[in-house]
Amino acid sequence: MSTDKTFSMIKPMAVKKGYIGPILSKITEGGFQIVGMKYTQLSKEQAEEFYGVHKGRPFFESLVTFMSSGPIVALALKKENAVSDFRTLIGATNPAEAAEGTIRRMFAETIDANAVHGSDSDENAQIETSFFFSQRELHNVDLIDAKQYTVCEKS
Ligand code: IDP
Ligand code: MG
Repeated sequence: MSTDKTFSMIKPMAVKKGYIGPILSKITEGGFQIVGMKYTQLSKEQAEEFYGVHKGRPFFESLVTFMSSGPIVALALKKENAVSDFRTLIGATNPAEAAEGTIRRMFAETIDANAVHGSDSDENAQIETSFFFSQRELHNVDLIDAKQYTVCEKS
């Protein structure tokens, strides 16, 4: 049975291009609830650890250099069928092959700087979320319909 959690990062080039807002909109419009969010930068060592599974691949060194080259936004996300639905929302690893309307198709041009990360399994979603967030930094709120509520009642 799949869990309802996944992990994402907005990668350095998308941050530098000013796409944080538009990408967050696509994510929330896609039905994902943000339960954790952090604007931070990976050290080279942290990027090596995060992408450890790719060690030895020809693109590993450039991936690590790129992912530690500027700030990223780390996101813990919640939705039914989260891992699979998020991979659909972001599209293929190579933006040129990503479906029309997907985040990678809209906000990335190259396979290495492909705008966003998305976990590939429930197990990795859990590992990657705890790489960035402590339990105290995750907040599971029930969303309300803004039209039905006012922020402050006037007395
Ligand atoms: P994913 O991000 O779609 O899960 P992975 O195969 O897990 O793709 O690769 C991790 C990241 O490594 C990709 O998002 C991309 O930034 C980079 N990458 C993957 N394959 C290549 C490649 O062939 N050339 C350059 N970078 C790559
Ligand atoms: Mg992957």
